[in-house]
Amino acid sequence: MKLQEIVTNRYNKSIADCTNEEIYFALLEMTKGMAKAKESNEGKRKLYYISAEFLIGKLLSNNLINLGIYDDVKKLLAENGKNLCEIEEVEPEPSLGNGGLGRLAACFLDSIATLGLNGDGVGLNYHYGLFKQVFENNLQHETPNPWIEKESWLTKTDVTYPIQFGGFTLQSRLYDIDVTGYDNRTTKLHLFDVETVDEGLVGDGIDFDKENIAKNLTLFLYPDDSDDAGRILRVYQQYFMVSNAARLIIDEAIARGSNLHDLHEYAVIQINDTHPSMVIPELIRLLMERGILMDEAIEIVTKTCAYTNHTILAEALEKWPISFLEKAVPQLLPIIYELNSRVAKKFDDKSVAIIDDENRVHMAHMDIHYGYSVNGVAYLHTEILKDTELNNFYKIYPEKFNNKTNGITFRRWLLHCNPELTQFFESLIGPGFKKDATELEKLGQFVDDEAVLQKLLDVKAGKKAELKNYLAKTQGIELDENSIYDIQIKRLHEYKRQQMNALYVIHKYFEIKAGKKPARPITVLFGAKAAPAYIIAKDIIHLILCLQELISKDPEVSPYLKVVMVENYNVTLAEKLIPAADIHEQISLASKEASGTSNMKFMLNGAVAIGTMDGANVEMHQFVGDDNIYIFGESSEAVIEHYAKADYVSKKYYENDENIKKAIDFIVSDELMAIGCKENLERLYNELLNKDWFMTLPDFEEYVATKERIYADYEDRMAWAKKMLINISKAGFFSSDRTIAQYNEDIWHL
Ligand code: 26V
Repeated sequence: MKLQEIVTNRYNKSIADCTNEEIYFALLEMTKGMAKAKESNEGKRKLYYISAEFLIGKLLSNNLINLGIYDDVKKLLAENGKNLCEIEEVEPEPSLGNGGLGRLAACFLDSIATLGLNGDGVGLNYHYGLFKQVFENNLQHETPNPWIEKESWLTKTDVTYPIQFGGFTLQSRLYDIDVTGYDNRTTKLHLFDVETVDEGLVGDGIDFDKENIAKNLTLFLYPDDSDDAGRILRVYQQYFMVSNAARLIIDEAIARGSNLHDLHEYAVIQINDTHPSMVIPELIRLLMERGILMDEAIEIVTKTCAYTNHTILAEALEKWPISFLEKAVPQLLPIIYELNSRVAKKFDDKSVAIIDDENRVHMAHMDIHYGYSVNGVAYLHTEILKDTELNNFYKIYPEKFNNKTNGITFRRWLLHCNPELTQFFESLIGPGFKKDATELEKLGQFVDDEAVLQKLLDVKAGKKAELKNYLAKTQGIELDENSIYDIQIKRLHEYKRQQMNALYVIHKYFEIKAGKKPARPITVLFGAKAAPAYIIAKDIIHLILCLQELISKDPEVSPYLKVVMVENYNVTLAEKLIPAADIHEQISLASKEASGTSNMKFMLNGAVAIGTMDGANVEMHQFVGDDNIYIFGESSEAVIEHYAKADYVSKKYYENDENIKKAIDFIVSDELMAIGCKENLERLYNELLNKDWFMTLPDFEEYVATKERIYADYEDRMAWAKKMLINISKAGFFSSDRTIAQYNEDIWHL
């Protein structure tokens, strides 16, 4: 181990005498060196996974695991009186993503490296990741979230390109992060930056001058889209990302022997949602600059690009006004006009046009016409794309559509975050599952083995105690480790229906007040950030925090029910929450959650889901069967029909259901008004009563009944442990190694 050598060089003292911070930086240096030594770039064809987000999370432990030295390092540190977990705390989390889409990209990089595929990620080097969430007076506030220190995982490279915008040029600089594969080679995450970015631009909270592109381009991850200045900055960011990516791709292909006419044999570009879609016109433009005629350039690019769709929410499908593009990237417009007119000549159907009647460019439409593959991220999601949302495209290009059900890296979401469970499995079925996740199936042989089931419960109890200690230490929150931990963690969005969970809490509060106490105390945990401009989402956070305060101060209720919203939910917290969960909430309005990936992480860690038939829940249900997942709620077909007929009226449910009425009225009750803000609570009350676009109320009664069933079932501890074990044994399918192998088999052909 070179650690002592590095420590001596850097600090001229022994490991035992170093601070945790000093050891962290020494480990950083050592790990980067070891990762670099495993770099290789083999194969003619190379994948470029372009994404505006890579929610990589802390990297130290993960890299140590993937390099195969975690246990040795831990031991060496322990011998010197140091604790690796405490050293991990020193590392800042790079929160370079909003949620599922960004975390998926990070899991994919891990699997690409682990499978030894020739592929890199390309994105932006945001100086501030997703805002830090702070609660004040039960309201969310946002503050900047820096992560880049003097020394970090970034390595500055010599690569730099002049990127032209309307009226000015910015010089880019490429930074790389090594991506270690588990027991395999290292690939790279390429993050482009501009050297003129000025952190002094930040004012109050996360406000900053949105006009000064040279100074703000890579300052923040997707700041907000509430005003035009913010939206146009997003266009600048996206173009900067893809123009750099396209130049890098061309340079690397030429270096490997391409004459550019055969670029598609050297490169495949996976477009992660529509944020990188401008790579299509930009690559066409760059090929034309290099002497290739337009017809051929379009053909080459179409054979190179593949698109992944991550949502059917209309408001999330990007449509850029021509005026924005004219201002930011005028050089792209002639290409986009040409692509649009070729489509218009071929297809009368206006719904498949690239430019609509309001002069907006539909980025997804460009991807579908000028890419060779379109994929959804779970079985149901892809079916909905084909049958409904993108049906007109499916009719034109049935051969382009395919499904790639999401996955997660088991290195981070089992080996790293739950070493106790990992060790236990290894003692039962050997280490094979670490490389081949489907070997977890072997655990199935123990479903009736009481000793194994008991040990499973013991490991869970240990992780629950660990979470209790962690939250007490870091957030001053007191948990009851003997209560049921019922957890919902995900971005705050009405379609995910955190509000339904909150209404359940109110319902339970009434029951306890009326003397109906649960068999065992219940802790309902939430973790969620709301987009800074998403008013109702912030109101839902406010409601939950008010409930938390109300209940914690009520001695009649608090011994039986606890509500906790953890502050600043991020990857690091997810790694603590997920192993400790008994129950996880996957309660999106059916059809709206493309996949979900936390569902897979919970399943792998032995939590049982309560969920709707949505996203990957559908496949989870198929694997584990009715007895091992709690499904409720309207089907996606029924929901889609409600939208088509516009026949949902929330008030009817309010008027006809006493439980619903009581729970909703409580939002504006004297008790809550005394704690919270009238404006926020009234707005949420009115929203639920008069709009409820994501249909919380129709599923409420069934949700309540299902929760009662799940809590009752929890009391048969052996039967519950069996459900846990079955969930884990069926989780292998959800390894991102499987997902990436399928991308490679069907789309990339590396
Ligand atoms: C984006 C936006 C942007 C602005 C306004 C509101 C809004 C709402 C939703 C989104 C979602 C963007 C795409 C996304 O993150 N999709 C997630 O992708 C995950 C990985 O495939 C998947 O598991 C989640 O179900 C899906 O929501």
